[in-house]
Amino acid sequence: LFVCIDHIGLAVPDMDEALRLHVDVMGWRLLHREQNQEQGVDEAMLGTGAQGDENAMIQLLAPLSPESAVGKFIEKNGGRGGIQHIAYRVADMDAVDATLRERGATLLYPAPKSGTGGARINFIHPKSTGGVLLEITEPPAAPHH
Ligand code: V0V
Ligand code: CO
Repeated sequence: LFVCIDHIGLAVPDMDEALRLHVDVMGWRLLHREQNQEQGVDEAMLGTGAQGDENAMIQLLAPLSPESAVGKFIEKNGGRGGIQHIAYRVADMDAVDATLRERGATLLYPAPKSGTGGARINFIHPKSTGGVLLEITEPPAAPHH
């Protein structure tokens, strides 16, 4: 079903501080910045190359409000950041969603929503994955190089 790990989502209370750590100290490249109002996040995607060309990126997520998913996650975590989700990349979201539903997974959204860089995203509830929030992401069609 899955192509690879697309990214690991890290909840961060303070984006500037997190960028200093991950970019200035650890040396990741900043690939993409975006605010997603629907998801309630200020997002930074980090990696070594170009978004979509590589696997296992790091997605920093700062909450846009305390009521957002990431805001609540940080609050439950005593005000600290942590691993908020793991995102699996798929090539055909609709087929994978249907298969997962058939196999009993609890998908959060009836239809995919808009994610980073124009991706289509859905989530599997942590209650049906043994406690880990899993994102399913279909990146936009690859640009021609
Ligand atoms: C909550 N729980 C988690 C969790 N968030 N467990 C593991 N990882 C997490 N991130 C646990 C929580 O401790 C409770 O366990 C239980 O789930 C509560 O579930 P709930 O009452 O349904 O609700 P909430 O309000 O805690 O919300 C959880 C869900 C929420 C998963 C429904 O976080 C959500 O809607 N997530 C999907 C959207 C999202 O996360 N967006 C941000 C990333 P106990 O205490 O009952 O045992 S946006 C993104 O990645 C983008 C844009 C992208 O990549 O393109
Ligand atoms: Co994500």
